[in-house]
Amino acid sequence: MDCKRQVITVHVGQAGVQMGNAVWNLYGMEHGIGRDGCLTPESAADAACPAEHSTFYKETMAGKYIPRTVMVDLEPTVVDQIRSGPDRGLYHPDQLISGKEDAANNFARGYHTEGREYLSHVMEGIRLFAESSEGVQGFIVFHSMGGGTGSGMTSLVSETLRQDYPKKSNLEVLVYPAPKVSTAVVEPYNALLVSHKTLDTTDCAFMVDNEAIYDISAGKLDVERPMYHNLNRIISQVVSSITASLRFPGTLNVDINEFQTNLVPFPRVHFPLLAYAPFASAQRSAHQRPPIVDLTAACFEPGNQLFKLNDEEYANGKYIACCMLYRGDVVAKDINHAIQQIRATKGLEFVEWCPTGFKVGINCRPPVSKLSPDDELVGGGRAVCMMSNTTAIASAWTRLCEKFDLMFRKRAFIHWYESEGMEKEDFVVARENIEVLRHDYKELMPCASTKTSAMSADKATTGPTELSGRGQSDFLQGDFEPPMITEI
Ligand SMILES: Nc1nc2c(ncn2[C@@H]2O[C@H](COP(=O)(O)OP(=O)(O)OP(=O)(O)O)[C@@H](O)[C@H]2O)c(=O)[nH]1
Ligand SMILES: [Mg+2]
Repeated sequence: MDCKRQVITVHVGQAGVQMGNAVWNLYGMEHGIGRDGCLTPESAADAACPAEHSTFYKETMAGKYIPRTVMVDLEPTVVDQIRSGPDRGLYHPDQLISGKEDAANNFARGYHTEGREYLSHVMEGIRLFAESSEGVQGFIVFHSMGGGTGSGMTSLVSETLRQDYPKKSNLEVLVYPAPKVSTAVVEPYNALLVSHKTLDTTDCAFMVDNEAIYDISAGKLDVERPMYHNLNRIISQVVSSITASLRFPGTLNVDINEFQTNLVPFPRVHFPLLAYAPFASAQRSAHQRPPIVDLTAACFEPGNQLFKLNDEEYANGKYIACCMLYRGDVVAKDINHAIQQIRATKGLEFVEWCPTGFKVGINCRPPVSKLSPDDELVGGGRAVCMMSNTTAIASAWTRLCEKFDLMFRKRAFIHWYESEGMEKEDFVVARENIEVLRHDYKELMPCASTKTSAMSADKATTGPTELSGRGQSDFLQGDFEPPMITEI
């Protein structure tokens, strides 16, 4: 493992910052770095440690470790909680950026007006970390798709990152607007607009949906009324598994670039589904050590996925590739056996043009068993995170487009966006680009036409409006019928 190549994370908007709080809490426990940024006595005694910390933490002259991260929200309360909370000693004040007024659930405020005012602060924070790094390998941006800051400002940040650091990889962890847990009517607009803006500036995006995580928290971890911090703790464990290979050595250590190579067949088809096992509460896991075969099988159960798809959506999907990231006490022989068994019994369907299927990584560090005394998710010595690129995820876009179209047909709520610098055409262009993405997925299915997705991806970079046979004016006549809608 190359411990020297650094990763900078950016947390945007309420969801981004709150997920960040949970993630850095967990990283601190895994690295033996206290909430004041100092090594714990056990960690200080371990000579191998400093190299492990350097990917995600910057060491100061005083021997403190600062997370290589910038957190930004356009309103102050969420960031203030960190500034005055137990982690206040961990961050330098310049890493925590907040404005006075939020984006009011409006992408345009995050992208054109309010957010733009704070972009230079964010980029300056990132630049300082990049300059003090020996070599940045990439960025991970956390945000919601539905919030005004999470959608609009993230789009700005993502575009600027691609412009300023064109060779570095851009990953995203994003909260998809779940129908039952959404907090704003206009979330489909924001989600579709940010998806459009970041489609060509992001290399790989991990979508999680709060409804799926809520069900895991309530159903598997026995939390009576899950709150955001419960959901964020689950997300943090999964993110920690994804980044473990960048932070710790392993017997079959596969870094994130290698996984991306195996997961993303075409640049735009970059939305792997996440699954994790075990999800076990303290009561349920006290006496059991989950066999590898059970852990592996659990990743294919809908209840272990961080994105909710219904049975029909699963049934219609085909796997393109699966990456399994094991942590803790696991050996390759057991994994091979488990995967063979699952292939034989589960009847997993892979697209015919990608026959190999599985990529495996093993990291020796077990998951931290308890994030805090009231943490409901316990580690159990071993865990697995699956990142699978499946065509089933296309239904995320279908659902989003349906909701977007219902409102956009009536031009509902558009004036809020127009008053912050956007035009109707911006909506039309975004909608078309996502329609093309749906087609990209459709064409990956075995029965699809011979025209390849890569071809449409190439075309898309030349401008999404060129892809539809219909001109923009068609959408603006009032009898809007979305173009090219076909069920996948
Ligand atoms: N998992 C998770 N989701 C969250 C959290 N906070 C908000 N959300 C979800 O994020 C969406 C709302 O976006 P926010 O991140 O609150 O909005 P924002 O980015 O702060 O944008 P504005 O408030 O409009 O400026 C909704 O779908 C919420 O359910 C959180 O801490 N964790
Ligand atoms: Mg907010």
